[in-house]
Amino acid sequence: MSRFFAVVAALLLSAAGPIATFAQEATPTSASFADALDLPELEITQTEDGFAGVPEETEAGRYLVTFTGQAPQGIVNFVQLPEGLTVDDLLSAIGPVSADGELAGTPPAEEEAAPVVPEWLYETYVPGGAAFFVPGQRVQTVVDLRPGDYAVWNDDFEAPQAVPMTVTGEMPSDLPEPEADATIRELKTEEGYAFEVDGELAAGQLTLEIANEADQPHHVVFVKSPTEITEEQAMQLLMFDPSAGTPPPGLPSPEEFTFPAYVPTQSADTTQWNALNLEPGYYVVACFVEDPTKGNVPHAFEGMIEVFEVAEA
Ligand SMILES: [Cu+2]
Repeated sequence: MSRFFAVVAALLLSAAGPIATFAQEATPTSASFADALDLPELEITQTEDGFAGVPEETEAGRYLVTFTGQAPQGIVNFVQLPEGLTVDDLLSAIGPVSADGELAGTPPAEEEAAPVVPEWLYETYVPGGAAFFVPGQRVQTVVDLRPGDYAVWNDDFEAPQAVPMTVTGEMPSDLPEPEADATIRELKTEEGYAFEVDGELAAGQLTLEIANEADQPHHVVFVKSPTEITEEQAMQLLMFDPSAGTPPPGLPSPEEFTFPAYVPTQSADTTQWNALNLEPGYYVVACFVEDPTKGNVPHAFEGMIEVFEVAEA
């Protein structure tokens, strides 16, 4: 797939892509929850070959996850492993991808619909996570860790890294809710999936509630546009093939877009709260999780793309 945003998404999600260049333009300010939430906390650091600070075992509950690292970018996410599956099963199921883009060890698949994501990943519990795009940036999310065995992983299908973690006990019945400045709802539509952004977004420190009310997992890729942009224009850019020359008239050049934030994948019927720090301007959010019921077309092409403005603080 050579379409611009899809390529960008792939770069964004690969460990050593040109995102480092973009990142220099992203806000270096750390994003965190302002108030003491009185939640148990996990402090996780991205290391060269995985994660540090992940406990072997922890009790079920709603957690404040603080994540940082010295790499140009880092992503942490949690995937509950179905009974009998291990972290190695996850790693071998999704990678590695060879230079020509074929999945190693995957049997020759039907054209276009080669499964990149194992089926169980669509069904299992994935509470969400956090991502940074500036070395040393400290980011936070609030997620529910239900009891079970997990892979703590980097949400990356090209260069997957994962470590095991077991969550014990039962979910407490009384879970404190962070106060959100705005909500992004992930919805099922007739065409596929959609985002709905509710609330006023102002520049600076934000708490964003992300609610997956649909029946497949979703993530949120934030793209900052150099100019005001409509959903239609964003969709045009999404369909634009850069090898075909200049973008459609009236649209900014793809190089002028930056990628300031990413909210890692979360499964159906989950809510996470992400602390973000956004500059004022025009934003596009899109989801590139593939829809296995529609020949693995990324959700964005089914309409899971939305535009909004972040006002001056
Ligand atoms: Cu999606």
